[in-house]
Amino acid sequence: MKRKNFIHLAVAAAALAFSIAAPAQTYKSEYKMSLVLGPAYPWGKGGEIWANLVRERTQGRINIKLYPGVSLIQGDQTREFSAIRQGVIDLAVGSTINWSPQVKELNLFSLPFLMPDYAAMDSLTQGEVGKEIFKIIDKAGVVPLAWGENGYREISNSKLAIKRPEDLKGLKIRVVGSPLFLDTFTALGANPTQMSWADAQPALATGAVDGQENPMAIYTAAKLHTMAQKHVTMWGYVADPLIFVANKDIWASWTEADRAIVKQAAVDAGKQQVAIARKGLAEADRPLLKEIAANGVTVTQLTAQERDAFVKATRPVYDKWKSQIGTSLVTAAEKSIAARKQ
Ligand code: X2X
Repeated sequence: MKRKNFIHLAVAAAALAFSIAAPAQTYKSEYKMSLVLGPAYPWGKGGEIWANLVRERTQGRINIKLYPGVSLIQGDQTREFSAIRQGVIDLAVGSTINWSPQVKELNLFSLPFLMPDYAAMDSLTQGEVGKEIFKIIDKAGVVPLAWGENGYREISNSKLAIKRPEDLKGLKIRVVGSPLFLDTFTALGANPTQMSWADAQPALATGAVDGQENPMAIYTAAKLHTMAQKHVTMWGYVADPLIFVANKDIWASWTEADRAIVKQAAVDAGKQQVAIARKGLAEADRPLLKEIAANGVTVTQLTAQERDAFVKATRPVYDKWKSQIGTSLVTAAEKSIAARKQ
């Protein structure tokens, strides 16, 4: 064989061998990330940080676009988990509340007064309970990657400063479409009504509902004081973590190296996102509350005794849901919280 032909043959053989060893990955030009809230909120900021880290670290091989307002599913936030599983959504940073209709164990974080403080929340998400929940999400058909945080959900309303469970009597309170919330607010004598976050804001603005519950970072960024929400009570009854996830087929379509990058980027973004979510609330003097009060809002802090009345009133709901969620998981959570470092 002539030398030139031999070289051609050798090059062709090498190319063939390479294509067998490393089949061309079919990457999409854009991956869709679902979020309830965009980058004006700590939640969306976390998604934005994640997308940017992934783009940088993969040199643009993985290009993620943000879809806030759960727009890929027309704002229907409690359908998000199914849509990720089905591939309508490629990636998401989602709240445990919105996914709890499909993954019952995620109701854990919505058990009233389970987590007294940030250390309690961290003991769950950063400990064995968090690992167990990731296994459950994986089994449910979605790839869990990292924890973030929406935050402690405080109650606001247009009528009065809530200090006792009796103050909630007859108040029409918007809640997310998750049954545990109906039970909690019914036990407190309120009149809970389920609607999406998109529908909640006009309902508050027009007075169709009297109140709502959400983290103070959302209250501030959404300017809920301009929607008649003049009274806030810091009761810290539940807190929702966020979870960074990917659709299974999308995950499988990436090289192992790229999967490692996407996961590490989620962990890094999650850490930054939690810090952003706690800003103004984790410091001893809670400066965010002063900003809110400066808008003419009454911010009510409960004494331990006052708070206890809410704990007692919701205890039957806790007990009922403890068995629905799974007694062993909830007991593990209680133990983890009791043993937390403060
Ligand atoms: O709907 C809400 O209240 C929100 C924005 O906090 C969630 O998506 C759980």
